[in-house]
Amino acid sequence: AKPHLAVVGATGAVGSVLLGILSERADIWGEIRLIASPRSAGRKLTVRGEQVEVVALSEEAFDGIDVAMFDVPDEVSAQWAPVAVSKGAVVVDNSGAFRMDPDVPLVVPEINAHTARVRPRGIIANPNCTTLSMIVALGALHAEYGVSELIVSSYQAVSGTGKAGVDTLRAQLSAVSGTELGCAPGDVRRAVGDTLGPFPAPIALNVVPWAGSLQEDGWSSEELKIRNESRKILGMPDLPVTATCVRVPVITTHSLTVHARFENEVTVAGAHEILAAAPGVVLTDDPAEGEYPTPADVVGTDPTWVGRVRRSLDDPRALEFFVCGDNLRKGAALNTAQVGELVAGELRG
Ligand code: 2RA
Repeated sequence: AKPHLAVVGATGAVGSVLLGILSERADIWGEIRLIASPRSAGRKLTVRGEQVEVVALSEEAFDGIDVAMFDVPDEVSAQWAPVAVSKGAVVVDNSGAFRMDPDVPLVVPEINAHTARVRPRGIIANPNCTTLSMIVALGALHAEYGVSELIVSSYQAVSGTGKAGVDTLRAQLSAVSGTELGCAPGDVRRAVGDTLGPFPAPIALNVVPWAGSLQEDGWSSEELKIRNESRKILGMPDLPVTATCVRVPVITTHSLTVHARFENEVTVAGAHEILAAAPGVVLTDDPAEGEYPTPADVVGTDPTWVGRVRRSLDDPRALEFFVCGDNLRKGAALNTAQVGELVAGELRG
């Protein structure tokens, strides 16, 4: 029999993308039950071409469910994922609640699919979108060259902060469009007024060197997630990782510049070969023809796109490259769906 799936947080930004992805991929699921807060219960959403009524989150909502995909805030996952497990489901959780729990595998199928089988708590965690937007490409290079240090900067899209972020950028863009704003200090700030939404500074006509919450010594939560999650996924708890996270006026698709140092000498031709062959990666790297990935071209697609591959001028063991990945697809919903498919394959034996 086909396993039964629950999608918890079906009405959210990632939840909606997940329903689309479940409708496009091989139809391996029996029932797909949609679960959300009581506020959204009764709404009808389309999945696999059918209208399905959303049910309220409750213990009974997990009756008969084999796999539950959670796309909800950390505190909701922390409370309800164990409930789903107690009802017999394997949980694939996209929140930050369990990612660093040593008894919870943090899975990216292209890199560490085997770790999904060992899950003492019945929960598998999905990495943060910023980590996911670069780790598949990095993992492919690591498998060949052995990474020894990572320095990255992110250029994160506003949909990483959910609908509020997208609405804020659109409203601010309307406020500045057709004006001369952006040439004098503070004029953009005055124009957008108090409509900053989830951002600490204007996001239209601007870049903001901040994403997430303030942690010790000036680091942001997003920067620490890249460090901690990359180490866990690669199984390298001591890997030196430095990240600087920046928000940019893009709706969807995170980009990162990566400086990766390896155990062995690298060549651009070798890196190209590895990246071109890596599952889940598309190499588009021909600057003479103006070919490199940009969020405007990558949004809505599944792979991690890589370009601007160069060997560091001062270090024959290091590569510089630029990656783009749709933060709502591979960065969240797609990876969740892929991990769910791994579990479903296991359940079917
Ligand atoms: C962001 N990575 O882009 C976050 C979402 N989890 O804000």
